[in-house]
Amino acid sequence: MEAKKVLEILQRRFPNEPEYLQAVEEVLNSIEEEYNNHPEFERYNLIERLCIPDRVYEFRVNWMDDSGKIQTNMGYRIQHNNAIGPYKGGIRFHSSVNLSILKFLAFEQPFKNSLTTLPMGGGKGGSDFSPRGKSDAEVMRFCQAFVLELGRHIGPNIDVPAGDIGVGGREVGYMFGMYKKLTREFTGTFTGKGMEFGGSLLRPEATGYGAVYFLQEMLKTKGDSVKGKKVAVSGAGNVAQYAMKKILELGGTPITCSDSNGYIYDPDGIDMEKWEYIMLLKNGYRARISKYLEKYPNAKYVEGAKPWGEKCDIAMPCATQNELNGEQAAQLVANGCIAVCEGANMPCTPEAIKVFQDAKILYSPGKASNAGGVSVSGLEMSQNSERLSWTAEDVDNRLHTIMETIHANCVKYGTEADGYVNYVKGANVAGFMKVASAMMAQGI
Ligand code: NDP
Ligand code: 2IT
Repeated sequence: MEAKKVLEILQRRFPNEPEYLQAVEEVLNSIEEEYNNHPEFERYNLIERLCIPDRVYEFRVNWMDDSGKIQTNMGYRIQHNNAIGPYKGGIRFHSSVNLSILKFLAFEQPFKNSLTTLPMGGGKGGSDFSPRGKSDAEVMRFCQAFVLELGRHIGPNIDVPAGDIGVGGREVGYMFGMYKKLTREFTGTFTGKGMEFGGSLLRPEATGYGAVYFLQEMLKTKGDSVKGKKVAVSGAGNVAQYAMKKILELGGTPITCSDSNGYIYDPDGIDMEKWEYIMLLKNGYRARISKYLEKYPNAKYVEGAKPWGEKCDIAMPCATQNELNGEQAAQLVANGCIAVCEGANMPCTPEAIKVFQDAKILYSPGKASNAGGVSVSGLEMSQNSERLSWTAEDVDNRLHTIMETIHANCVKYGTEADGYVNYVKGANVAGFMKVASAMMAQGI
């Protein structure tokens, strides 16, 4: 198999899906060598079967806004691969959502989920509905209308959605409530649920904490640690928030965070008190990050820009795809950045990744370093099946072990001749081998 040939087929079939093709190209390029060691994969046409989702649901969602007007949004669920467990992956509500973006996310999810060591397949869903600026009642009506369609395609052993951009505890609660009413069953079909109704302790923290645990492992390979490091973070949502908190706990200093309008840079560092204020701003008031300056005027706010020009030791992109390009990567390296740890999915462009790898700095792809979120989702599924809840300490220990294991697998499959760890290759090969073997065993 030549990665190029498969890509040509996919480009011809899906010419209008650039993000999907970008994600596929990255994986195919890095697994080509390993794949070619297994002629049986070729006979089973594994690559095409792994790149194209099992199925895609696309539906119209109508809901009533507060003025009584009927609104229309698009809804999607992509069930990509269930070779190692039920389809599992988040739901994204954002105005930018389209089929290409959800297909890239759904394509990456089975590999990520395979890395977690837990039995989960991969999928993704969402809508171009944006919760921003909507009332609570509008969000609830939208979630209910969305699940009216989505509900028939999911189930505790079929497909288990969770949160992603624009979908947090509030949205999961509303979707779960509607799903329960439709099915007349209390099941663990969603993860990221509230603690009172089957949610797992530490699921809100899991992606950010897990990413920083992964960062710790990467730094350890250089005899280094998070302590004393200045960290540029992007995003100010769920992943960014808990990445910042864990950095603080480990003695590092977050110096930036952002939203889609711009970023803040605090030269004095974001300490725990300032972090609490960000939590209030984003989760309490659902306000813009620029408001940070009202309380901390020593910081600066830069409209319409990304934080990557600020001098830092470590960068953690935690907002969205393609938010860090080649030029910004070169700037980070020139400023002495030693590690880039992705909290978001595919935040670095292929050009940026090349810059980091050529400079031989530590760089981890999201499917390895942000896998803590879906890992604790998997642990939530286990707790629901047992009808028990584990302590925060138990969940945290398991999360820690999982992130260490993912790191060790990246090192195992990604170490190059000169000792440099190519985490992209490591994560893709390790993730791929397990899914591919499961597919082989299950026949056509
Ligand atoms: P949230 O909705 O909580 O936060 C998203 C943050 O990113 C917000 O600050 C948002 O700003 C910003 N953002 C969103 N879209 C854009 C955009 N197009 N351009 C610039 N900024 C944008 O989402 P999460 O924190 O949950 O997700 C962040 C990333 O992490 C995503 O890539 C997601 O796929 C990934 N991820 C999330 C996991 C989870 O468990 N939640 C697990 C693994 C990965 P604004 O408020 O202006 O929209
Ligand atoms: O991208 C991701 O891994 C997530 N949004 C979390 C998925 C999940 O099922 O918890």
